[in-house]
Amino acid sequence: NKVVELANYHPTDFVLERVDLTFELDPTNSKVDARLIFHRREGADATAPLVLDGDELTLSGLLLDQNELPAEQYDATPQSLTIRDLPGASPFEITVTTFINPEANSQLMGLYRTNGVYCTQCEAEGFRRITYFPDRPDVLAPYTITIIADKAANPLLLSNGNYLGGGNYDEGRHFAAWFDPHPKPSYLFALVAGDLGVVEDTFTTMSGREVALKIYVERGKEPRATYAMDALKRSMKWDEDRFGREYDLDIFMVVAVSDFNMGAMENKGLNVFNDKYVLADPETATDQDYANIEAIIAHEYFHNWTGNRITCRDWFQLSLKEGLTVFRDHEFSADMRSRPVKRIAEVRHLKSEQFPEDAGPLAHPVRPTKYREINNFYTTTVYEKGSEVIRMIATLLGPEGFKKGMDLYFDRHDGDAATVEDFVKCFEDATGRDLNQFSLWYHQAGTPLVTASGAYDAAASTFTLSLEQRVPATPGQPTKEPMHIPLSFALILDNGSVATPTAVSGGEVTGDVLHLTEQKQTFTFSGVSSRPVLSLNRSFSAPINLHLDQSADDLGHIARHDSDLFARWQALTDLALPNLMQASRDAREGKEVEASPALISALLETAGNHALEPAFRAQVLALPGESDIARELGSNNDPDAIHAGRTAVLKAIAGAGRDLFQHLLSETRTDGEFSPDAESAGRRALRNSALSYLTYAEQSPSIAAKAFDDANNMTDMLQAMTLLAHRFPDAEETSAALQAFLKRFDNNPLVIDKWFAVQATIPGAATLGRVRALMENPHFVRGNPNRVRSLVGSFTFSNPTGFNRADGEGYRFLAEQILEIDPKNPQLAARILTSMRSWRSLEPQRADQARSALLSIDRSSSLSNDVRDIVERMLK
Ligand code: HT7
Ligand code: ZN
Repeated sequence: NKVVELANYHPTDFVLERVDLTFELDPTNSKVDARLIFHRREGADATAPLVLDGDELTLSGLLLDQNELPAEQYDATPQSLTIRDLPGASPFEITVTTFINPEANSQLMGLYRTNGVYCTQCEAEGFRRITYFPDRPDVLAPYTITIIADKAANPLLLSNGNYLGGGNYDEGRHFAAWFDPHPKPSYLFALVAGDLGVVEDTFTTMSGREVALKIYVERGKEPRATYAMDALKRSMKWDEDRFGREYDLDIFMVVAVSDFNMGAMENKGLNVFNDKYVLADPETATDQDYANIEAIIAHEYFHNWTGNRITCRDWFQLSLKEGLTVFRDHEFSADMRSRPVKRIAEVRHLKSEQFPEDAGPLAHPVRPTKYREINNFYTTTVYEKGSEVIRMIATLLGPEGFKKGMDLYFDRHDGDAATVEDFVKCFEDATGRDLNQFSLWYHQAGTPLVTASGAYDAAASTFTLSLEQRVPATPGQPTKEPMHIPLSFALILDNGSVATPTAVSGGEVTGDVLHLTEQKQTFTFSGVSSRPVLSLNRSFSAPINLHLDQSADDLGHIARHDSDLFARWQALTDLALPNLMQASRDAREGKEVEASPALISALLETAGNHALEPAFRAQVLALPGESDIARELGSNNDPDAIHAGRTAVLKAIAGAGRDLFQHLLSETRTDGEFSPDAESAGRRALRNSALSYLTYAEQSPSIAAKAFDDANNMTDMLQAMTLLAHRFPDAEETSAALQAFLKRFDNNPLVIDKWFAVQATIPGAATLGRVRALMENPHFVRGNPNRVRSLVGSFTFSNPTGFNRADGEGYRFLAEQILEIDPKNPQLAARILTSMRSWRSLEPQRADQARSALLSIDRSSSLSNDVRDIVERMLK
């Protein structure tokens, strides 16, 4: 496959007016008739042929205006159908017939079967596996769909849009017809057929229209879909209140399936979900599961406007819909839950997933300019960094300016296939602000490093802030321009109040945001009557690495006084990180590890502060993880030393805070009915972090074993089982808990995934053997992406010591798995392979082993385009 370049974008020569699809479903031989009405675009080359995309297709029939085409007028290959000598401006109808095998479709792209249910996944280029089609996002048309299938096996026949009607045929077959009036690209097409249970409700929109809401799940699982339904209704209301966006069909459907490559898909009116992000009840779902369901239901629903009504002109613009929709779902969750705690969780995720991507061989801009395999660009850069870029636009323009820009975007581009430039221009036009330099955030990869230092001049009552920015080189981008970086700040005085300088020089400052636009810039604040402590990049206003040398006292001051809870958490993190980095250096050299008294006292003080919400205190207690420490160390990393150093620091904190943790454990006990709301979840989080420290302090499995036995919900049970397995892998209590868990939940694959993941993430070299053994467990189904991710993915992504064994066995295991998964499901294989993205920052012995494993994959002659693309970029 060749590289696709943005610079080569051209509109199609033919305009698609209408699509009419008829499916005759059969598990192994489904017939697809596609009637497509086209006309030649005005101004297009009058001799240009019509070229339709295909993927592993065989042409079975081809008509032009209902007449068979002579063989010399077309060429059909599995990848394309080219038709020549077509009319000029007048519309013509092409009818294409293909037969496909849903049962054999292990890639889970196009039409496939999952647990006896027919289902489709067309983004990004799956539609071309169903029929020959101009399968690109800038080809929009209304669709009419007819589905014919065996009625007993498939009482349910669903597609996009509104239901037109249905009826019975002979031989137990029936049909249903759907019409979607909103022109859409093929990637938003969906079909589902099968026998499923349903949860139903209605939503009355702001203009008074009643919309039928239906969530389809496997029969018997209906009670576990009620939380998703509640989240859906809240999402619909929120999008009206916050963005003025109303739903536009008579029905909105969600279908949960058990085999799915990603989290969910926003097909128009018919979202298809990985069942992991729909099904929940207290016995089987953790608080994190509930939060994920709420966020993903919202995300897919919000796509109805940001993605579906306004779609992408080409796949380079993917962040236009994904970054914006992530921003919208983040805001929704912040409104539903605690805003600062949500922000902390977002930033933790950004730093642990996106920052390493941006610092490694897979780094790419939010708006890339070329790709070899688009499936590999559904990345945390396009999604999460893309969302941060929009958050910065909101920061730069303020709430009013941002709203004006969004309103203009919805108005101006409704029905369009738009670009990132179109989006940015709406904000410029709505507010008059020049966003030219700011747009570099879309085009330059790499996390900017900002170095800052402050100086107070008591005699002059001035505070001077010197800033310097540097954007690191990334693949294909050796040099970078200075960016426009909005930095939210506060100058905090001794008594905790914020200084209000009388004047500022050196650059633009709007409210509490200063605009760093030069490579080096010095801001001077006048009228500052006493030495302030600088709190910079509050709420993480810009996704940067910030080097600001601050004393432990100053960080402690922020941790105690900043009105921005995010900044308090950041200060505690900044206090912890140098300690944790030193601890891993010391552990590596066999020296004794020390925990800083300033860190211990600040942490314990915060953890015990009842004025702060429990969820925040839990976030503070969850110190930076091993991958955070590795990222900060940057190079020559030894995961064993990082683990040993961090563990020693945690033990020291546990010892010093034992009484507090015991106290927290008893005061957060809740015996009443389980509620998944954010406040209750926060109490459980605090309780479980106290429990975690206590297992360090007590050095015995009994406290975690008791917590396991006492647990009356999945959050507490899973945490107790994790503590047992990770701290005491060989204890009898641990095997008893693991066995009891398996026995209790052995009819629930999503819960067994947790059981796999807990064991796959047990620190240490021995875990690889355990993972291999678990792969033989009958619950481990190789073809199911959730199973593979929970066992293989958890091991390679989330077990730094187990995966990065010094002998390289972890890497060889990964290579073996990739070569096995790739022929069946290339997307899944490529994604799991990205767990090696930071291999160059390992110490030389491990890096050598990692390179050899990558080379062994690279040597295979039969790699998919997906895996070939990732492995080659990683080795470059
Ligand atoms: N827009 C959806 C992306 C997606 C996807 C992409 C490639 C292969 C399979 C896929 N399933 C879903 C999901 C979203 O971001 O909302
Ligand atoms: Zn999305």
